[in-house]
Amino acid sequence: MAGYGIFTFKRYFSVYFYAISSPDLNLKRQQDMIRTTVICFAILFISCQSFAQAKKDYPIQAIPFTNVKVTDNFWRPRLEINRTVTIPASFEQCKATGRIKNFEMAAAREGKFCTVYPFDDTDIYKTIEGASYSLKVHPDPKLEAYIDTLITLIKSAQEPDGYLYTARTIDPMNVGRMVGSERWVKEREHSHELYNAGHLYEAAYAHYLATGKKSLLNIALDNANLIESVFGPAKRHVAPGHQVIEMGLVKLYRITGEEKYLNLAKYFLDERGRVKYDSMSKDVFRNGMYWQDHKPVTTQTEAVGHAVRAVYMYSGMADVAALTGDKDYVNAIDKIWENAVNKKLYVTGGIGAAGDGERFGNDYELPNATAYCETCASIGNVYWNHRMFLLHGDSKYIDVLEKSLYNSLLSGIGMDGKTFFYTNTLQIKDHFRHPDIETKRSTWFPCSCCPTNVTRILPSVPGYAYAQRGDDVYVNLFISGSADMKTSKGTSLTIKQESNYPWDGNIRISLEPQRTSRLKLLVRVPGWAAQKALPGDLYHFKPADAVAIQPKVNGKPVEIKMDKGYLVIDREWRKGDYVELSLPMDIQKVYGNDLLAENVGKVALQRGPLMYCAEAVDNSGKVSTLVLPAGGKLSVESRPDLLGGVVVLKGEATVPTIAQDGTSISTQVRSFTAIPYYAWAHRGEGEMTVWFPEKIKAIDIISR
Ligand code: FUB
Ligand code: ZN
Repeated sequence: MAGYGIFTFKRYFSVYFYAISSPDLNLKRQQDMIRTTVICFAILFISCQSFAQAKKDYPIQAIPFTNVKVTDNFWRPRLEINRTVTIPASFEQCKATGRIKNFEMAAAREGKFCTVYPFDDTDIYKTIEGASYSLKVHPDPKLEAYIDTLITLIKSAQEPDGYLYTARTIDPMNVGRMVGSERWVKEREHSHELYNAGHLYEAAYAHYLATGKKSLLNIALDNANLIESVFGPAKRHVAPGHQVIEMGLVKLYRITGEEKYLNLAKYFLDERGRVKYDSMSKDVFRNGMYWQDHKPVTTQTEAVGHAVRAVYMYSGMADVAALTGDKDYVNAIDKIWENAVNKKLYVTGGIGAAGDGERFGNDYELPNATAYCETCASIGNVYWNHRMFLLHGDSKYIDVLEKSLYNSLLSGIGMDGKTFFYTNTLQIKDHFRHPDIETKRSTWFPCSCCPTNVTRILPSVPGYAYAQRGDDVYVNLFISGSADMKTSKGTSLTIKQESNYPWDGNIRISLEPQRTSRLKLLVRVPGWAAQKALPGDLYHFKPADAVAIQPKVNGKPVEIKMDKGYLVIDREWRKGDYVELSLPMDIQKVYGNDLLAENVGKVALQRGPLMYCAEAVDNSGKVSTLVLPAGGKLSVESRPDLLGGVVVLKGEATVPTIAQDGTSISTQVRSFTAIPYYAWAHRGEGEMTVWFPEKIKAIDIISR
């Protein structure tokens, strides 16, 4: 084909040059021909350029959550509670706490900023984002009308040139300590002007997609145009103090196709690593690591600093890399990911070990009782790992995503939908309480980033379940329901899933192509089903032979081919063809890398994607002294009556008791119960632990 093209091209040119140089043609006609040709070539060149640009994106495309219908027993109630409880409660809190009043005062240009943080505006943006996503799958005219009133208010709070930041607009002469005396001057510290903008763009994208209305989008574009006029290579310089604007700008680019937004996203990323910090200092604020500003992004190799900032930045880098083809970004986030999963990831999928600076700890610094694990960091970890999958098509990223989602992230959301954890610790001890670490969920926080972030992640969960690269169709998460997509030939295809995941490993996937079609179905075999606790070498299961997973198509076993953690079934699919899969749901004993000092001699319990923990309420009031001997047997018990319906783990523990006079210890054998970690702290406060000593000598402290 290519040879044919070149040949035709050459022939066309010889005819053309003959024509324009022919003495038979008058000069005027020759000039006209040349002009027309130049214009044609210019158009061709521009079209080729934009075609090439338009083609650059993630090699794998997620099936959007709007094409996914959820009937799942585990997720459907959670999405419904988010819609009916969390989103309304979040709007109510924004009103009750003065966040909406801030916009009213900014609109009036008078008053006094009445909440704590200048980024409190984002709680409204994030809730609008969550509400819009929810509207898209569940129309609700009342909610839509309420959002419209908020958007009108936001518009009146916006300054004529597009600037939008209530903390200054209310009274520019009296701004708080985090806000600079002029626009942007404290951006690199803590003003969050660009962070607010980023969340505004994310909300505007969601609202436009959900409703087709441009009201919020226009506010966002006016703001982005202002920012683009202020910041850039030959303009003002700054590395945003808190990342998220990069992802937001990419979304504006996706809607408008205007490259200036993509360029600005890249510019903000490339601004990092330009300030002179004290590289010898161990203090993350002095060495720049807190903001991931210690080095240019392309030379960063470790997950450091404030965890939410970090994962939002890595997500932004993935987006920009996908859209521009920048390999250096991909190399950097690949290395950072390796560092995170090999040295900085909790067994629950949580990240950000240290409370001071809400940041990643050092390598292998993963304490249990002071584990910070901000809910927002888990949300960002899901965003990041999803993007890594879309870049590389490897199931290991979904393993991390799934671990975070079902454990550290869900722990952040109370089952009532209106109480939340900001921190998600792995251990509560009676004799040790840390002021940073929460022991019960709250309805709201002075800094309420987590509850409002929850409103937007939950409706997007179905969007992580499926993906497609041409006729390669990925099934990543096991969520009952269906997904609609099109094959490369434009044939409609519906995929249906039925399972009782995460409680049961039996999964049925059926395909309904409109016409018989050749497709590769790639079904993820979770790492945990193949004897891999998590990617990396931080955690491993008690060694056992991996159980071979034998899928059946239409009831008959098929030959297995594995690729990057996926079962690949490549065949002609007819309407009604189905795949059955049985994932082993044995209870797994998980052990930590020897370098995880706090977990030496301890074991954690996992079943399917869920981590388990023991709580005082099920275990005679105390869990810090429960010893689970290595050979101890464990069993499962289904408890539909408990915590919204869970499977609990049961076993026998050895419990030491110190004699009254303190001179001797005796031990008793007692039965113990563990519940899914995400469900802890719903039945009062008390001790909780994810890791259990296997021997008495590994108990932390038994003197109290
Ligand atoms: O700074 C804005 C948000 O507040 C961060 O993402 C959270 O970690 C909290 O500090
Ligand atoms: Zn948060």
